[in-house]
Amino acid sequence: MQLNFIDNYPVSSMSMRSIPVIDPSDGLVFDDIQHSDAQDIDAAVQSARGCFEGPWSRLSAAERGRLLQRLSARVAEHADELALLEQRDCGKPTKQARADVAALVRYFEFYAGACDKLHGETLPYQSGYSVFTWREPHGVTGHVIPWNYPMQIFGRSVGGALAAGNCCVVKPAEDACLSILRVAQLAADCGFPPGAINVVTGFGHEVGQALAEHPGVDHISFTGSPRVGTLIQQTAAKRHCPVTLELGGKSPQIVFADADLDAALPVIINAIVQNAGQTCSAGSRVLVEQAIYQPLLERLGQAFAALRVGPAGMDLDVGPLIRAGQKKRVTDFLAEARRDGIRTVAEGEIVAEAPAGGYYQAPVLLADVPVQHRLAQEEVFGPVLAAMPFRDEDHAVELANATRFGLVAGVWTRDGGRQLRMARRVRSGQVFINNYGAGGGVELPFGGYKSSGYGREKGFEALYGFTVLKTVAVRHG
Ligand code: TAP
Repeated sequence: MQLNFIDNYPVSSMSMRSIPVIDPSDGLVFDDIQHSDAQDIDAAVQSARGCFEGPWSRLSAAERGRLLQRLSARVAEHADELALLEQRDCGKPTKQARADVAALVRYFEFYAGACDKLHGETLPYQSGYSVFTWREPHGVTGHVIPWNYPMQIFGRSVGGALAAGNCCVVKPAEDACLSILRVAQLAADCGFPPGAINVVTGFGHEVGQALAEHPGVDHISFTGSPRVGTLIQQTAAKRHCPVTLELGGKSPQIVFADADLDAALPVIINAIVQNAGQTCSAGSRVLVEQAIYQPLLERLGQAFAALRVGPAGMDLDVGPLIRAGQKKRVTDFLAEARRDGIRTVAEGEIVAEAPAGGYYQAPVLLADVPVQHRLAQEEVFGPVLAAMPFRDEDHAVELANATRFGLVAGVWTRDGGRQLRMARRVRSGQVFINNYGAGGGVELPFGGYKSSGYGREKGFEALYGFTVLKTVAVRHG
């Protein structure tokens, strides 16, 4: 049985209820988490407030950095344990679970080094004045974390908030709590004061909602679906609480005829099958210049047909989806594609060893997907790649920008002028030229245009969102 983590102690929910934890590889229950409610959120917020106004604010920026550095090292020491937890809880193949731990180590390391580099400015003003700015922490920050990359998103969000001087209350997705609870315990073990990091588990519509509503929460960071992002925004707006939203994408990989296809192919495939396609920055559309459309589809089709799907422990190309509901979402999208006559070019294979109760979905390559079709517009969050041809640069830009999202884009071309023109014209928060950074890049500011959200996480830029700027004007004559 897993407990909440409040004030540096594992504690039961006041409701005394629990939620079963299911292994996506076989669909069987193997643990329980707390089914918390608003009372538990209130206890966690009070703990965070006490820490913020007490021991946390007395630490210098360098001391906060040392604590984060210690936590980074402690996570690295527990890498095998955390990777196994994540593998069982989320169905991640071993290499993906290990990559997630490595990213968490890097987030804490990066933000450890950033703590004492965050500063204000002095500003020229009228004579007889000295004016300067301070970057102050919000206070208590709330973090609603999704299930697809619990450790990575915890690292980028909580790492940045702590570095900026905030204390945190975290609500992981109920499908993916175990690694986050363990990391909170590791933080306490290496000296974080009680209340710096609190974790409360439960359902989003109960504890997530309670966190967004709580008057003691000064900033909310949310990663997840546009639907829930809107709810959080509306709730937070009632008390003018700032939010950072990362709401996914329908990111294009744009392949011109002059591209190095040998380099592009494995990257394009990885960007959609990594984590079974359950990645906000998944490259879920491939836009291909007409002249190479058919030959590229053939090569992609051969590669898709060779992909193998199975239990996380087998460490194949693709693991199971997170839960039965997510599998249904993906199969419903595919049924719609079939109904509307969209061509399936190739499908991967689910291995015979995959237990019948697991949530497996073979990767699927679809061709000639009309730009207005839901398969070209909405996040499937599964290993489904939608291909479509384009005529020229203008048409490529038109298709790339033709969804409500704008998170990440990949451009494959050897033409230097075109590389820069495309980077300017595509409306997305990140553009990768001749590479694609799905899920990676601790140092690189990350966030969306349009319905992909606003505010930036990752990199130094995130620290501006986790602080408030105060201007101080001193009149001294
Ligand atoms: P969401 O419902 O958006 O879940 C994301 C997080 O929000 C979870 O921690 C969830 O908690 C919480 N939540 C749910 N309702 C809430 C509420 N009313 N107030 C506050 N927090 C709330 O996503 P989902 O239903 O798991 O997945 C649906 C689709 O969303 C996916 O298929 C995918 O397209 C998209 N999605 C995108 C991302 C990224 S990285 N952009 C991540 C996950 C999902 P519980 O899970 O405990 O309810």
